[in-house]
Amino acid sequence: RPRVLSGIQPTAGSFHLGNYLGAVRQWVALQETHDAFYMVVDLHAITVPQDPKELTANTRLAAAQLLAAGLDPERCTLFVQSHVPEHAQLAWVMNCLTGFGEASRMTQFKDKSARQGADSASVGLFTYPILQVADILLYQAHEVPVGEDQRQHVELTRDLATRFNGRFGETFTIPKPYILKETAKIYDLQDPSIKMSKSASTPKGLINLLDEPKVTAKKVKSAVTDTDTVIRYDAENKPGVSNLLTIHSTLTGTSIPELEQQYEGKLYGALKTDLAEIVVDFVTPFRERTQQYLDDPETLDSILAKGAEKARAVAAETLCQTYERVGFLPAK
Ligand code: AQP
Repeated sequence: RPRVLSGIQPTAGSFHLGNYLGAVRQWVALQETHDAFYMVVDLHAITVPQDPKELTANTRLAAAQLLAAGLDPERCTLFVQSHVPEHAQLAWVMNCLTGFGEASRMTQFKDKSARQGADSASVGLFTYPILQVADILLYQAHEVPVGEDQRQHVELTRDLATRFNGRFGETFTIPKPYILKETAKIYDLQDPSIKMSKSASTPKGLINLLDEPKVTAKKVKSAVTDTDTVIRYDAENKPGVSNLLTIHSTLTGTSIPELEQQYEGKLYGALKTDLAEIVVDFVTPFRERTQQYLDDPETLDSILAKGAEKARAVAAETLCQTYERVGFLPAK
């Protein structure tokens, strides 16, 4: 079986619809066909300031949401990044292989540090993509299921893996991004020119999966569309309506052309009312399942402990090989 690896940050509490449709939904499908490793990336989370108690709680909450979304610990390896120390260890080696200019070209850092103010951004935020490189290479992943915003980091991973293999001998599998065109980028409901995001979206433009369903329904119903009245997919000229059609299509499994036919002659209000109901029908059981996992933290922690053990077995082997190739004196 080919291998996949991906991660999600435990930072915001609730996942948003972009995280789910862009990434987590694919993770669930891929556990059936791939040897899948998925993690809650708490090391990445501390690249921006975190309250320690909240970080602990949000890490469990993220794991609970992944299980609620359909990850099955019998079918995939689910773990917390900091439970596998090899991530930080390989990241150091990769840091030393990355050019400063190369790291400076990462657009996510530019965006996030601009939002924070360049002087208050941490060095960790700067090297975040290199930690991600280590995350992927440790598992010799063939594919990395992510949203479009992460494509550049997977490209960096390919470059560094190729560089390492060229300099020290074949060590790493060269991974490919796994990005579904339709859901690669879910847009903000109030400003469909930007991606839905926990830090850039306004609360009204962001669908948090754990929000009260009533709040969610209201956000969907007040989504920005356009002054035209036709319900048609046209990402360039009708980004708001197209975004709603994408969400509808993905959650119901109805193709976009079918939806266009279904809504011919109807007003935007009809689409929004239906979509509000569809999203509520999705989030209601999701919230309940998440709560069930949270109500039993012992079971949750033991799932994560087993996952970490499985992950470490793979990660330790790759790290050991990497250290040897680099020329580190083996510890007796
Ligand atoms: N709007 C989106 N559309 C499609 N995919 C998305 N992802 C995030 N936003 C969208 C994908 O979700 C996965 C996990 O995200 P993360 O929490 O690790 O990353 P993130 O990019 O920090 O999440 P946000 O909300 O976008 O945070 P900020 O605002 O801090 O940048 C990733 O695979 C990501 O592609």
